[in-house]
Amino acid sequence: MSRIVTVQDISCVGQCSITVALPIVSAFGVETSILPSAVLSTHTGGFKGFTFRDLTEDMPGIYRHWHAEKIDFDAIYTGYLGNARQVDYILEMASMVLKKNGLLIVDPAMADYGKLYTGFDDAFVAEMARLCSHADYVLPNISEAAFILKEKYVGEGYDRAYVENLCKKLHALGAKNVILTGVGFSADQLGVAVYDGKTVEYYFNKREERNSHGTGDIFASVFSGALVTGRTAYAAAALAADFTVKAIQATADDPTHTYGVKFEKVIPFITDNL
Ligand code: PXL
Repeated sequence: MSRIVTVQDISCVGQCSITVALPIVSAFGVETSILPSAVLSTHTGGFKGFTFRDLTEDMPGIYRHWHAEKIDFDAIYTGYLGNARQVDYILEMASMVLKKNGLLIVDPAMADYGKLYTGFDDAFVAEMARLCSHADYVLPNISEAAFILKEKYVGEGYDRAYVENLCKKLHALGAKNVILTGVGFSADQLGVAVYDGKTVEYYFNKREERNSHGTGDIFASVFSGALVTGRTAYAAAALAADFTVKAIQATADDPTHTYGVKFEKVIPFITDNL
C-alpha cells in the first residue's frame, strides 16, 4: 500500500486544499499524511477578513521527526503554500523522507484567470517555479504556467502552439511531466494537456457553465491518488478531469453554494472504479 504526504493549507471552511485532498486520496485506499503549510479560517477567494496562520517554521521540525522515526513516503504532493520559504523546506523534506523513486507532485496553486491569489507576489512565483523544476509531475493551470514561465497569459482564443509551448518550457525548466489544466480550444470544451517530454496528449470534456472554486485542488488530488495506485499520467488526468466535471455538476442544483463544489457526492465514482 502506498503512503503519500500532502503539503498544503488547512482552509477550515472552503472545500479546498487539505479538506479535499484527505478524503479524495484516501478514497483510493492510499494512506494520506499531511503537512499543513498554513491554517486559514476560509480560503482567500471571495471571503473577506479571513484569518491566516503561517506554519512555515513548524515544517522542518515535523519532517525531521518523521525522518528520525524512519517514516518515508511514496509521494509528496504539494499544493497551496503559505510562504515562499516553504520551498526550501519541501526540497529538504524530499531529500529526507521521500523514498528512492518516490514521486514529487507539484500543484503550483497560486493563480487563476491571469491573476495571482491574494497575498502572492513575484518572489513567491520565483520560488514556486524552482519547486516545479524539481517535480516529477507539475499540474498548473494556464495562468500558473504563464506566471512561472513569464509568458503572456491568454484567457481564450489561443491555439495548440501556445499550449504546447507552455508544456515544453515547463519541461525544459526541469519538470519531468506536465499536466496543464483548464485547456480549451473552443467555447464548449475544457480539459487537460499531458506532456511527458515526447508527445502532448489531450483529454477534453464539455465545458461546464459555472467557474468553481477549489476545482484545481480536486483535480490534483484525484490525479495524485490515481497515479500512486498505478494509473498512467494520462489515465490519471482523464479520471481527475471526469471527477472534477461531476463535482461541478453535483453542485449545479444549488446556486447559493458559491465557495466550492460538492465533491463529496462524487466520491463513489472513485471507490466504484478501483
Ligand atoms: O484552491 C486553491 C486555494 C487553496 N488554499 C487557499 C486558497 C486557494 C485559492 O484561492 O485561497 C487558502
